[in-house]
Amino acid sequence: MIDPKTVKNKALAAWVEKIAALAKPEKVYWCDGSQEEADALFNQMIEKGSCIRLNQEKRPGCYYFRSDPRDVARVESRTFICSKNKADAGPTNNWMDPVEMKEKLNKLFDGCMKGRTMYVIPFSMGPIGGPISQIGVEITDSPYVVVNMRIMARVSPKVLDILGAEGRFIPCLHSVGKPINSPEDDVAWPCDPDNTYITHFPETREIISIGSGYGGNALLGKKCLSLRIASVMGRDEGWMAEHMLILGVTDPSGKKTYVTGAFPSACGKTNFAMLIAPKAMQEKGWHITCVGDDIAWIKPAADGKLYAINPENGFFGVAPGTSEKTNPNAMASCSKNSIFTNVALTDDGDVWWEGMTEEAPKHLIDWHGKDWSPDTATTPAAHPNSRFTAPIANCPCLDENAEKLDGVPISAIVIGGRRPKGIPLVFESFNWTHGVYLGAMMGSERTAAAEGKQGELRSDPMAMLPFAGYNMAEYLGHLVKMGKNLEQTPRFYHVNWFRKDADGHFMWPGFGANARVLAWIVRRQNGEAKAKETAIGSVPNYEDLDWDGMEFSKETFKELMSFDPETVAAQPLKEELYEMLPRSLKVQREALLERLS
Ligand code: SAT
Ligand code: MN
Repeated sequence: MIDPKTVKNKALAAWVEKIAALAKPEKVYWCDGSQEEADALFNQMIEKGSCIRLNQEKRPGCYYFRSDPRDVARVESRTFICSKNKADAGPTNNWMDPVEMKEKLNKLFDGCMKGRTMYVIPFSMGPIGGPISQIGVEITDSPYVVVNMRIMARVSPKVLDILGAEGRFIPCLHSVGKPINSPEDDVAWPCDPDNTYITHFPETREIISIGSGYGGNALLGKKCLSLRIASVMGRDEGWMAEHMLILGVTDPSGKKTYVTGAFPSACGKTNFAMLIAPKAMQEKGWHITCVGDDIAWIKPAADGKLYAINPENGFFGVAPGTSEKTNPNAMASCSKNSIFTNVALTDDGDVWWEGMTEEAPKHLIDWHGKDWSPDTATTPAAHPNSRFTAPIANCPCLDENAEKLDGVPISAIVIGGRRPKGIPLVFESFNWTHGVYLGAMMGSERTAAAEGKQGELRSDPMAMLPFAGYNMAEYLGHLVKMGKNLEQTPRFYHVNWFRKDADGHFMWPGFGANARVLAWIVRRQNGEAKAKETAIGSVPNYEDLDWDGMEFSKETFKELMSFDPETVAAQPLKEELYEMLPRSLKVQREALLERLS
């Protein structure tokens, strides 16, 4: 525990006092992020029945939570950008006047922590004290949030030392919105779905969230700070906050190339970030390392190149589909000191989810807490958006420069989504602006990471649709501008691992095979690989990919690389948004239509 008397930052002390007076918690506790603190919180939660200690021989330091079934994903319909002017939030964000929203929230926060402890969590996104890093302080009445934040961000008294007496921090206020007025209120997973608001105040750089305990709604350092607020800071200060993984590729000559990748939630970003090259490629000297799996903060440096850091300190990964086969690095990452939410529980106190093993165990307790057996089940044992929270330090393929304060130099940007039809495996942008155009036109089948109908194709520019903290058109314009002052602009590569054939089968095996595409991208950036120009971009010939150790016919490749002009020409953006795009991006579209005709 941090002794509140030692807190020198006056603005912080005053804010905590103000919120305590409003929310009326039973007590206030300043978190130091220590193991002892986490152990004590887990013990308290176990005693209350909201947490289960997993089999400590199988999963040392691991714990299990089940959420309220109404609180399992981000709620975009209740996520607001409260800029002074509605136009600044743009046509794709929910907006409410900041004064009006604060009034509403003030009412909801009045006494909302009654009977609970109010935790104050000082944290750093990015290495503590780094030039690209940012300091935030989260106030929450959820001990689940405290133990998760401790993994996902750097929580430490050192953050307060760096902050000093006058330093600026981003206030992140959170409550589950369920005061304990009577014993019945003291439920295992408190939340208030009818009164949930995830709100952002870009001008004052504040975050206020109430009613949900779920990751993206409650761990405010993640999407709320590192994307929505940071994207606004990036616009104002000339850098980029992106929904991107960062990985390093070592080629046979020993040269390291760093690549970022933007994919919508639950499109295999974590798998791609921790990719293992096929054996035949490894033997030649290819090796892939992970810097981050979800968020990149990217800044131009004095050498005219872009450098990126991963602001996070852990993985909040989708569990279903993760296995020793699909992502052994993720499995190792969550083998110890991790938290599992809404997966299924095995009879020997371990976890299980769909896709972890080929056959399901004969008996499980499902994410609802009910008996489950594969013979009689009508619903999955784990929620499709069930998650593991794992320390990044556990990752076997963690990049040696992952903690570098100035970040790693970025050579290429990979973008993509789930596109069952008409979009080839990979194509390269002609230049930066063309790349941003491809990013603007990105779309993907809807997944379980957000509410809404699954399977439907939705436009998701740069995978930032739910995360840009200001007008999406202006955000895309900012990206165009970012390329202007660079000595070296990375090229964009549009990839599609999810194409299906006429029978509905995936045409590309994905996973390890994606390393063959990645190797081509890296060799292209280093001037070592050929490509053929087409109307949509430059594409590899069959011979340009390394097929060593893999059977894939020239004919299937040709089919996989073909494109459907109508699909490629489709303009998925809301008309209103398209109209607002900078001229340079509209010109890209006109040029594409011209090339297609
Ligand atoms: O739910 S989170 O926002 O934390 C994860 C995601 O959707 O990418
Ligand atoms: Mn994400």
